[in-house]
Amino acid sequence: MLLWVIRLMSDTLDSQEVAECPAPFRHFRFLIYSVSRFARVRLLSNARLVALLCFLLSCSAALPGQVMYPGDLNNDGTANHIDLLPLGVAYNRFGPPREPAFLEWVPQENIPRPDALPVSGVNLGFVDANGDGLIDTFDLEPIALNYDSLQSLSIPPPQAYLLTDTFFVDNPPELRLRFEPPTASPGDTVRLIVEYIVPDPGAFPPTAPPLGITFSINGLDTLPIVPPIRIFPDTVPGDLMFVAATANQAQFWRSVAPGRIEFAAAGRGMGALGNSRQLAEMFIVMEDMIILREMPVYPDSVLLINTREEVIALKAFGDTLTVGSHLPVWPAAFAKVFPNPARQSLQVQMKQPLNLELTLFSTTGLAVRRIRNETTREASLNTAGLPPGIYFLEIRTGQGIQIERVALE
Ligand SMILES: [Ca+2]
Ligand SMILES: [Ca+2]
Repeated sequence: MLLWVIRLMSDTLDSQEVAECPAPFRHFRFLIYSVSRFARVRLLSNARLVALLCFLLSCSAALPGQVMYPGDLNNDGTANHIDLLPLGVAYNRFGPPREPAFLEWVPQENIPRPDALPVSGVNLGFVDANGDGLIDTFDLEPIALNYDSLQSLSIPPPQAYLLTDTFFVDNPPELRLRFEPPTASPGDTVRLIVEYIVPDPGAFPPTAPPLGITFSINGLDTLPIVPPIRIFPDTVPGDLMFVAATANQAQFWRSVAPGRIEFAAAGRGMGALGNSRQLAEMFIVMEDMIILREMPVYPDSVLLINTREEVIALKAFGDTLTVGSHLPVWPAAFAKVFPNPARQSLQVQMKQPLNLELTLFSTTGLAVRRIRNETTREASLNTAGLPPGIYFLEIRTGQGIQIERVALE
């Protein structure tokens, strides 16, 4: 008996052992583990600790109910990027708040809601990660806070997030990684661009458009890079939520393996992935190196779902970066930007007509404005309403990229 208590306190049981645990301990394992955890780790302020202990004692009579961990939205035993998908599917749904609710990785009583995720069957109480009743972007925070934490004590117990019945279309969507430029020299900054392509948007029923995607990127550990890799999700036009994790962002994103990036994007209950779009740009700074090499990176564990939580078949492609001491051929400045500083708009004038994309980045890397023009020599980017300050304007054409530092008044 004592052995069970000790092992419950240390949370070392797997799901099979939990099932074999004597009934009284199994029912109260959540309580035992919680108290022992707080005895060992002072995560909360004294006032909150007292509140939690009072809650645990008062609700123990009601156990076994549902027990959840904030950040494990799909209740598969860990908090990670995949937990963004349930959030997208159940976005804006409302139910009873959890009281008290903590963001820390401790088991908490979950009031079962009348509704569940349509395919996985996970109760929506798990999806309301911060416990305020509403399923929305605030439920992203516990995912980040508890990233890669593991649990085996939820009730019902964690289940693998397996979604059955894949939806196939003749021309499936594609996930493509692309290095820009494809060749890098010592000290260069290279962008790894994540593109999502839908060859046939009409292939999806309007009642179940593509909603969310998750994937990992592997192979970066072979690159001679200077950490951290900076990831800029494509935040324009603002209809997607994102989770991105690397091994170097340890304060929030805990233990993603070196050379690996975990990424997820999901619409807010809407089919935000019904059309082609860029998902992210990842800025990679190269170390000094002298040997010419080719470095492949590739996506894996790719999962695309629709608004009904059904899987959609997808093709995924990686890319190869050639690294070495050769200087890449950069086009000379081909565009003029004025006025600088600017107020209402930025004008871009080029030497010859080209397909053009203008993106304005804040100094923190957020894309705040973007326009695309076909075969033009001049373009204007509206900057009205943006806070004054320094920005970076990226002028992208088929023939090269130019980045200009601009000021807004
Ligand atoms: Ca999870
Ligand atoms: Ca919430």
